[in-house]
Amino acid sequence: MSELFSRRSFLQTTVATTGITLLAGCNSASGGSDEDSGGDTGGADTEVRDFGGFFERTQNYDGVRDLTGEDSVTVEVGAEGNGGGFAFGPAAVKISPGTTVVWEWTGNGGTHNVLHRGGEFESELTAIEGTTFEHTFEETGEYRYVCVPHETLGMVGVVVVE
Ligand SMILES: [Cu+2]
Repeated sequence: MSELFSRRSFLQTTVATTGITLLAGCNSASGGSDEDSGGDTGGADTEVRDFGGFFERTQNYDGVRDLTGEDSVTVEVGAEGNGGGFAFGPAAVKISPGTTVVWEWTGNGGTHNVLHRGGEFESELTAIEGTTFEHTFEETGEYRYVCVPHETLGMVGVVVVE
């Protein structure tokens, strides 16, 4: 319990320190965002991408967290953000092919789920702290997903596989 709590506050802190300002002025409603993953800005582990406005309501989106090279990456479901426990934390992660993403429910913000818009993965709808749902990403690409009850609040996420 306390371990979970401290991890949660760590996430909140890191999200709070960056965040928000990055989104100002990138309201391109145009769908076709072409990616070039330009240069790694040495040492930076977060990369700003627009995703065609997908995150325009997501207050805790602070860029793509580079977590490549890990076997497993955890994303909190019900992280603090968007006016309560209505966020995925981090909202966007970059992983390597073969990595398993584990979504872990914090117990905050009520009932959540994880639904990939393309139909490749879908969790149950639950509020229970400690629930986990996982998906292993074998193919490179950009995977956008939402929490259906809170999508309009900005509870959406992206997994970039490169
Ligand atoms: Cu939700």
